[in-house]
Amino acid sequence: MKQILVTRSSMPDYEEYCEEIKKLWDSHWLTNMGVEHEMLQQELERFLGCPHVVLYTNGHLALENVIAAMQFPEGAEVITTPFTFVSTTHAIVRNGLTPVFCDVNPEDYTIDADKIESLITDKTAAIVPVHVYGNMCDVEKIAAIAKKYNLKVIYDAAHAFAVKYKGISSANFGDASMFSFHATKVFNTIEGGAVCFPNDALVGTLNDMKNFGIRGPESCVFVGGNAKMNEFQAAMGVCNLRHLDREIGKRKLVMEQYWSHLDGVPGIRLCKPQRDVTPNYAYFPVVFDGFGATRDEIFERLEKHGITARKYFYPLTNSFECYADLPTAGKEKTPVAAFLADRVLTLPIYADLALEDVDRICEIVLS
Ligand code: T4K
Repeated sequence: MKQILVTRSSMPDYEEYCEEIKKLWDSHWLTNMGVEHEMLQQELERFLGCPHVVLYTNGHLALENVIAAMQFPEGAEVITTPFTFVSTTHAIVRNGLTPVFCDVNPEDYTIDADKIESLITDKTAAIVPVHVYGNMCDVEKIAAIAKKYNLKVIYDAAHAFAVKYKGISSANFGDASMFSFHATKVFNTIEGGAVCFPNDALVGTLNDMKNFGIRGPESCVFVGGNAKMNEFQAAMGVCNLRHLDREIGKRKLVMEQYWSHLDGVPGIRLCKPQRDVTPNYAYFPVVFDGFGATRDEIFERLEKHGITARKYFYPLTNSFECYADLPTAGKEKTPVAAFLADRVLTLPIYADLALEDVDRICEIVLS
């Protein structure tokens, strides 16, 4: 039986990658900000139209570091959503901050910007919204709230690489944005991530944080950790970036094929294209509500046919056992997110998914 997983990493041709990494055999320079690292950073700054990109070995440490770089007081509150991968909430809590969970909106599953103000207290320091599935948050409303209350905004843009709002890259909103370049993402560096931001002063801070605070052979200015992207990761990024447009174009065809089968089916809700947004087709979430079968039944049925869909993002992060002691935990506080988490299934999507396979997946779902 042919196995289909929820996604499959985009990779350049084997020869192309070998050619890119050949120079590493010549130089024996494998990590610590080598030529591939510098090249990828510059190419991303150009591609994203963003003043600064700092590369990381993964998206999680990028998020954790940029939150730390803001130097919020211990115990400060950060407004975020629970409809995300645990990394978002972990990055807040591991910085000694308290996540305050805001509900999501039922249209695009991003933070419900109309509910943010009611959660602001004198301890609130920041908002960490998530461009979940590559859907853009209401960046304009969030910017207005942040300005009114003097809050920092750090976007978890893990899913939103190459997405644009009104022609502007998702990298250019808020005080900073974090991208994940994990193998499962639209653009990957095997593992990897980046922080993008406009503030010149943050460049040194983040570079210190990801490299032990070392500034030279005899200088250590800061108690930093190690979160550097290595040369093999960066080389994968340099290669993958060359083919990104083609890969996104292929994902678009997969998405359109799904829509041709599932749009308008009673009990099935698809995420509508957002106005003014250029998408990246990162995920294909389907909400089963009043359909002939439950989300879990569909999940099982697909599994029986060798198709692995995923329940991203169930459970909500505010109902994980590791957060049981948080005063803000509890999925009943975010009912829209709880409703979605119980009903959503992300169906397989990747550039090389054959359209006949999409037909087959839909046939199984609809039967
Ligand atoms: N914020 C958000 C909103 C995020 O979604 C993430 C990560 C982060 C922050 C943190 O960024 P990173 O530190 O990860 O850069 C996956 C990914 O590991 C994770 O990166 C991602 N979000 C999350 C949503 O999904 P799993 O546990 O579902 O991955 P896994 O191993 O089950 O893989 C899923 C499918 O991908 C496989 O069935 C097949 C395919 N795959 C996987 C791997 C590892 C490949 O084709 N190639 C591969 O190498 O977490």
